[in-house]
Amino acid sequence: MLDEITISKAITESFMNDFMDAMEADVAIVGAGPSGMTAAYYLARDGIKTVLFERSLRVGGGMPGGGMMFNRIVVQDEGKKILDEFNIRSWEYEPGYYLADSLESTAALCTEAIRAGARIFNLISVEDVMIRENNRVTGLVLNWTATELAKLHVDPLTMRAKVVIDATGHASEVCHIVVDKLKGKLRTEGGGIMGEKPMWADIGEGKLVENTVEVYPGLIVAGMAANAVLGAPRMGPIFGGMLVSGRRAAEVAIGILQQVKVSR
Ligand code: 48H
Repeated sequence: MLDEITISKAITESFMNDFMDAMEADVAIVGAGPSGMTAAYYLARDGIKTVLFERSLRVGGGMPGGGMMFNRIVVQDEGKKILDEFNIRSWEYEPGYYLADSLESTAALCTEAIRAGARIFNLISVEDVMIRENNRVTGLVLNWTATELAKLHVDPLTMRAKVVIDATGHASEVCHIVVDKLKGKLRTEGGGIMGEKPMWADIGEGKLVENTVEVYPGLIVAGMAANAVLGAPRMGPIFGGMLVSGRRAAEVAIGILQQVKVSR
């Protein structure tokens, strides 16, 4: 005989335990698009306590939609190596252009990130950052997306992280909070958000990894947000750069974690 109350207690207790544990993390990632989930995978795989918050009900950001709702993505050679690592099937369309199913890709990135040990919380929006230690980003301010959508006046909760990754895509929301609210100066030309430039796939993809940097103390920018913040072009439905940027963001975060350890 199934007891509805046992089911309800199982879900509530297990979620609350996970959520409580997630209040203190090594790395907190904002956005479960391709770059955020890839970063989560590489961090968790290396034993780093990684928590990811996603505003939407579903994960994947812009990936499931492929190109103009045709649910395929294209990656280049470097991206293909990451697809292989995630066991995502791909096929060569022309030399140097590999196609993959955008849903298979999204599902695999999510599954492997969670299996590696990353915690992904959907339906939670990041609405602010916590600042300490001479203007270092040291955590995130969270609220239910439902609260945001209903415009309810409900105060948020806060979690602590040694490093934060802004993987919020075109909107680069965490960087905007730092610039607009904290009046923080980013490590960009002019100190602000430089703004995404019009479509140019080759340059956009080329710039993405070099733009995946610590843009403010404790804050790394990854994926489309990296080009939006550092003033590089968009690239359309080629996703190799997002995957490589996610992996790069994990490497940068690991470097910062090592420095934080040494200096304490
Ligand atoms: C919680 C948030 C918040 C918040 C946003 O847009 P994404 O897919 O991001 P990337 O950078 O991994 O991938 C970009 C790619 O999808 C894309 O748009 C490309 C390649 N465009 C090229 C072009 O020319 O247009 O995912 C970002 C995720 C989304 O799921 C948001 O819901 C989420 O971040 N998010 N989550 N709190 N404040 N803001």
